[in-house]
Amino acid sequence: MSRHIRRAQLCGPATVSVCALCAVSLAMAAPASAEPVQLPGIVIYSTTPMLPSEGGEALHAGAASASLEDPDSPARPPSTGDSGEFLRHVNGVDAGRTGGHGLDPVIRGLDQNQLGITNDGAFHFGGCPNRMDPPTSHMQLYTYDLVTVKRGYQSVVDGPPAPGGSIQFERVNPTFDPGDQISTNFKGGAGYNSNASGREAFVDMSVGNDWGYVRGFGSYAAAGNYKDGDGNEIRSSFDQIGGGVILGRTIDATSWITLKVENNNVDDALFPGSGMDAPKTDDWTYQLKGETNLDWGAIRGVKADVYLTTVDHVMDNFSLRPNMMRYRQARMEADTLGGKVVFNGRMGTTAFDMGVDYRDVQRDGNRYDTGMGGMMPEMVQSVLWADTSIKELGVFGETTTPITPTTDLVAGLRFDFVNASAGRANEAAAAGMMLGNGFSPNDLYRMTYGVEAEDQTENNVSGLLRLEQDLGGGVKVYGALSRSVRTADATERYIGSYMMMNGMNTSWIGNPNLDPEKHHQIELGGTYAAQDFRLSGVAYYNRVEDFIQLDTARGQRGVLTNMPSVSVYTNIDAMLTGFEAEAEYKFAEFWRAKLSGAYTYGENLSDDIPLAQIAPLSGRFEIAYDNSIWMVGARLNAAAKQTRIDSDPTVGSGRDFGETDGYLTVDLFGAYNVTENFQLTAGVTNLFDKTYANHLNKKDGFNNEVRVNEPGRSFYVRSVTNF
Ligand SMILES: [Cu+2]
Repeated sequence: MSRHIRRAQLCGPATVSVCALCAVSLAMAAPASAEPVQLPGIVIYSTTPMLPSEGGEALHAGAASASLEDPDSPARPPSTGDSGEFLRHVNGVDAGRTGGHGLDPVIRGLDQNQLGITNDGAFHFGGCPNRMDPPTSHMQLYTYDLVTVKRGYQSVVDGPPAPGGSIQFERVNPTFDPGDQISTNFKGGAGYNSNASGREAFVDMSVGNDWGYVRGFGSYAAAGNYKDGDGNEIRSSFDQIGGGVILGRTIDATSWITLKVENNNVDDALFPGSGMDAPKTDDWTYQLKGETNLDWGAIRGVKADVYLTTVDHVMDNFSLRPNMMRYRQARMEADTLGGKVVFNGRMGTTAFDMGVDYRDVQRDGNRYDTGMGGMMPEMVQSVLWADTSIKELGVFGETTTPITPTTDLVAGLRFDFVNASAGRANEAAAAGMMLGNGFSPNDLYRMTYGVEAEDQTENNVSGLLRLEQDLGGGVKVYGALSRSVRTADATERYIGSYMMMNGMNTSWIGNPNLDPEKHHQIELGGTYAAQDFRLSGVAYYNRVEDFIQLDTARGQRGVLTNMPSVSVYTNIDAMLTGFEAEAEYKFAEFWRAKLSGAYTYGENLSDDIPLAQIAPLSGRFEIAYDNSIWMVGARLNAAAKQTRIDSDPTVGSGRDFGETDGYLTVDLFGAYNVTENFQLTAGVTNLFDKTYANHLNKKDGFNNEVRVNEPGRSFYVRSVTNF
């Protein structure tokens, strides 16, 4: 049998609607009539949060706000391989767009390093200070088995604290029939969407037996420029190709070791929301990972991994766009070296995980200018990342204790030792007319904040407490308190972008003096599950001390410069509150309807203005007929107008383009199981060709906020084969 059987084991009864190819197991786990009929080989899209006790081993402690998604859901349109676009289908997750690739996820108003995004457990940091390649853009979406989204801070085991949540892309070890007989699991597919002439294809194959296996995967996606609802062409084309190999040695179900090499390339990506485009973004990941049983008293097992990811990113303002100005190019590198050892065990009725993790994110890169007379940019115009290193060593423990037969208490604590440095902070850029004044990053920090980059250390304490109660009758509730401390990243601390545009200083300067963010969150939620009806909801409140704010220089807290065209980072106090809710109803045989929505309210308490870049109230309604042979459905996507904005750079950060209108778009989707192993899907997104934009946007590098319209109507077809 295929690895999907293992996936069935991972999923508890509450997760049945998201298990692929496990109809048999499901029938045993729950009354079949209570569940949506499975399309063989395909997982039905679901965003139902699960309580940890229901999640099985992959989703133990920390899954209170989790949802499992399958990249191959037939209800979901093709996303041309960009995982950020895929994640927008998860309730409570939004993503900002600067082009056709590299949509940057946001959960509960938090983004970038406030989210922990992992590839088979390995952290992956992008090579672009301007987030052209957020971690999700490096993930080859269709080659994963599971994507787990945890909204909010749910586990201390997940790595250096990510207060906004975790997004974990995972490949599960394939399983084979007992014995020496070699067998094969295969999954492959291809798709096309009309608007951007987007093509995508993937293969994922494992060959082996119960002794060991080789898994190979690859994916390809390419798109031209799409048109918005008004028919305006949006510069958004890209090419993406990648692949990898995993060698696995299986001793038994809980003892195995794998070695992985993975490569992904995004070429010629256009970004209308940026001052540059990206001709090249290449990444490599190397990972050694394993798990085994132990018999050391209370300790019953250990899981460990070590990894290195490397990213090379090149962006410029001339090779992919017409340019009458000076040619500039940034050549950037980001290397992440990390690892983790987690022991699990049991003391009495208390299950625990404890261990240590390490992460060193090293970044380096300059922006080059043509200099005088030359054409190719060869003069260092700015030291953007000055050989920066942010090392985090964490020690953690998390326990789950059944206090009563219906009450679980989860408690976690972690210490993070942080060391941050910038090795080239004294390296001066070239001086010259139009070029710059030969400033080093330290010159820029001194002028802006009156400080220089010195090696800095932090000792941060994070923790959480969660009480989960089964009230019976299908009702479960939970309440959680957490503190999560996030250290500033390389861009926030050290970005050294000196820029004069038409006599205006639009520099963007990191602050080596930033304190880490302290998030204090309270969360209350519950689920109700009946035969044909499921409901879940969670409300949260997050008070953030020293929230790291990308701001304008107005001579405020610790900023010497008073020039709102300059971008700086400051610590502010902030508050975020909101909710996520989902309901699903099977109102007749083969029919289901789902309603989901999320809302975030953010306030900058230091300046008494709204926090920038907070998504408005948004939601979806989906209705589908699904008889296991074929499925048709429709989806409404809606967002309210966002009026709480921070768009005036003389008063606040100015990072919102302005108020953003609400919208309502309609998608239609269908799927047909031609055979048990072959499925065709087709549909249309944005049926009425509505012109609209997401509220989330970015600066273009010259301090202009740019709002990029979403695609207009697009027809799509996909096929998936699985055996
Ligand atoms: Cu870039």
